[in-house]
Amino acid sequence: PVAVKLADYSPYPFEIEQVDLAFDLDPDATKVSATLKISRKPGGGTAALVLDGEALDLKSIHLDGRLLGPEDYALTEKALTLPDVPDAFELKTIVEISPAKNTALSGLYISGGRFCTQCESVGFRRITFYPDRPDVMSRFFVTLTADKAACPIMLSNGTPGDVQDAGNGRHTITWDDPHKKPSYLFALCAGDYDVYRDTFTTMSGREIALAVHVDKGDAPRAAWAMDSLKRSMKWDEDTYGREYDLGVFNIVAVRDFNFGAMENKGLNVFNSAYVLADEDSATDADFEAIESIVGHEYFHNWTGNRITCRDWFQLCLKEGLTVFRDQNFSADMRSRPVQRIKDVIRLRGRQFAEDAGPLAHPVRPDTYGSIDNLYTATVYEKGAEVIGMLRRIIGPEAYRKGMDLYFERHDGQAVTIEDFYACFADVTGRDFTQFRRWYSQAGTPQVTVAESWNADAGELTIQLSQSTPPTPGQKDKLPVPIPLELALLDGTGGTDAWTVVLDQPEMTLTRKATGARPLLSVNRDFSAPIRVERDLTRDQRIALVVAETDPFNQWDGVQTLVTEEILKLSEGSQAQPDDQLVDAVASAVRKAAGDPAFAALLTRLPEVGELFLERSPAEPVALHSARKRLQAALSRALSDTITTTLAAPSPTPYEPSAEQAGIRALRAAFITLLGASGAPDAGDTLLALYNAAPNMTERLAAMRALTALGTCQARDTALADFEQRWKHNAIVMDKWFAVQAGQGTAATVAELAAHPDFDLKNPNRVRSVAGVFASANLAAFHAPDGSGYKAVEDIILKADAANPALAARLLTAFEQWRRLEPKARAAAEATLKRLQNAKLSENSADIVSRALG
Ligand code: DPP
Ligand code: ZN
Repeated sequence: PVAVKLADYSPYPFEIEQVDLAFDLDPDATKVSATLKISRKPGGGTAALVLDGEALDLKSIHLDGRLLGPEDYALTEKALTLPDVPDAFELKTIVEISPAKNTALSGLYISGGRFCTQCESVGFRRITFYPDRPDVMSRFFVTLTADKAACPIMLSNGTPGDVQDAGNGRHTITWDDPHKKPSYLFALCAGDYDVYRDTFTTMSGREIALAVHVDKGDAPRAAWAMDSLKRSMKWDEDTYGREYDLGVFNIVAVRDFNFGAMENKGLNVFNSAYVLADEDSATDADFEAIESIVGHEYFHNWTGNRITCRDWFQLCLKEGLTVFRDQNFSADMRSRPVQRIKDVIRLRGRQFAEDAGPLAHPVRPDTYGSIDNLYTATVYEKGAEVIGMLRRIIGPEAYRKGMDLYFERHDGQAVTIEDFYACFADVTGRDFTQFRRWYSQAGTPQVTVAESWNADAGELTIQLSQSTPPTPGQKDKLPVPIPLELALLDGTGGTDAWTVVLDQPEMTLTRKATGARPLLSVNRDFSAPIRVERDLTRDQRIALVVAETDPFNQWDGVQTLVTEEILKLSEGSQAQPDDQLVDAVASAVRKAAGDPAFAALLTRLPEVGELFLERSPAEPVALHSARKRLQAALSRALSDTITTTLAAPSPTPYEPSAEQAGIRALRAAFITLLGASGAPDAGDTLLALYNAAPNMTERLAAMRALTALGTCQARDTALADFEQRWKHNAIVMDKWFAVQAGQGTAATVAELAAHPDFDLKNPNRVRSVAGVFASANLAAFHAPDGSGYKAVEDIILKADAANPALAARLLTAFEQWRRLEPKARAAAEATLKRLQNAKLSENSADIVSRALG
């Protein structure tokens, strides 16, 4: 693909004052007529009118009522150009499209027999000719006409008019969206749904009609999504002073969906996996994900929709900020420290890996090959961390003032990161030039901490230094301002905490302490998205965990200890874990019993994907085996606690509350450990737990632990039972596929891909097999004989022909290939080269060429 560059941005020369869209909906041939009121911008010169359009069957064009002929325009596969247009005019195009044939799931398509759309980033051009870029904002009127029986419900953005008869068994409705918006926020959904309804009264007393649209029979399972929506609306009022701005808010669940969800104005479209939940079919993690994604999409109404991005390079302007908002929403709904730990696990697992490989890019990239490939952990998760650092540096009050100014100043506009920071500069008087390096520089900064104690002076000297490794296209890095929360701990709970901003390559601090030498706690609450390097012995690290008063660092201290242990164990295939280390971890888990959600996280061992980053060359098979040995030792050390905990009943009646979820999280963690114990009766015990599990959280944990045992009767019994029970529920069956792909071999993947319910057209299903295998089963994916690559390659090649965005996402799993031990590395390279020579989509070709580059 040809690279697009931020530096080449130029404003669109025309204003689209109003858009009237009329859809005559038909699965095979939908007629779309678009009437655009267009005027040349002052100073717009004599530019030609260029409209984006792809895969459209053009039927006619009228300019101010005059039918144009082929001599009046130029039509290519990507654009419609009218070289000679007046300063103000009305343009009407009629095109035909086929939703049923649209397998890319971008534009207008059919899922579960219903019409739906996905337009971000560039799907609208697959619906009609239009300047499909976020800085062209317009007022939309949308008329939908469809078969009454097939589509009793017809939705779009804004406010609905009355439904009217259109003859021939069809009916029609017009939606009017009073808020100007870019085309990527357009949506329509039409079909037969069950609807779960409620209302929300806003802070100014307006009543909003809320509705969640789901498959027939699923309405009761939409209750949690609705509850999450109402809490999101209230939270944005309380926390940011933002009120909802339309009379209706609709959510539609769609089975086949590339994203998790989409924030279209007043009509959020969701992957059904993030709408439907009840205790039997969903885990606590599912409930949590629904809450956070419903929040995320709702919060976009102000950060994304009312104020949008000038161009797609600014994607983090809405995504990083909105992830930061949804993380804080979740933290307020649940436990803040537990939420922080989960956010960091996600960041390290996905974003640190991205930063360390050939796909590394800045939070705001300055060039891209394929726009769909811009939706990355760096833009989202690191983008959120950067907002968190901004808030830490300027404080919560100044942060809120800056946000208020941003909303006031830029409402209705399409803006840049510079515009956003100008608001914070104006309210604080600070200069954010250096801070904005976080947006332009890729790579994870590393901070080295050294300390020395002067007993006579009672003073600790702390030497800090930072460096950021080179990334593709960026060899030399400049220092970034790193807010570091530090504390001196006296070991009895005494905590002297303060914050420094490390904005130089090196910095020396001194801090007085009363009494004996204190312990130094660094990057508390993970105050910056960095790697911290400290030269400490195991005993010093254990002492630090015991003395630590910051929950994040307590957990992270344990993570560091177990990471070092696994790395050491991976050097010898028979090496056994150190008893003292295992006891220290077990005792931390026992001590945390009063906060079971936290205790559950303490039992977690870093995934192979994280361990991988600590080694070059990396041997996933050895890391996996070492991890298993440590897990077994931890299981034995905790065996009494595990038995007692699991003998107690699970909380009843079931509630999705954080308290109950915490208890179940610890039960599930112990079920996992039980399976890792190596005890001969583990299979029977797990099968009994599987059969007795009163909720999906524990049932799935038991099934996963059974699957980890490898081939055995108990495993087969559980898998067969699960399939029998849930074969009619696709979302639950995704778990069945994922559990096996996450633990099996390449042969398992081939078997799952041959299962009659494997569906290449359904992204959730493809991800639950190929995506889970390639991202969460690294020992098998990176098998030295290349079998894992082959299994995934076969699926990717087939998926790519139907859905390029999906295939490209799967391909990112190859990003770590250069770190691998020589055999796997050679096999990975050969696979990538084969893929490079295959006829891949632009999206996939972009990933392959960057991975090899
Ligand atoms: N729908 C995706 C999200 O909300 C892209 N905007 O992040
Ligand atoms: Zn988003």
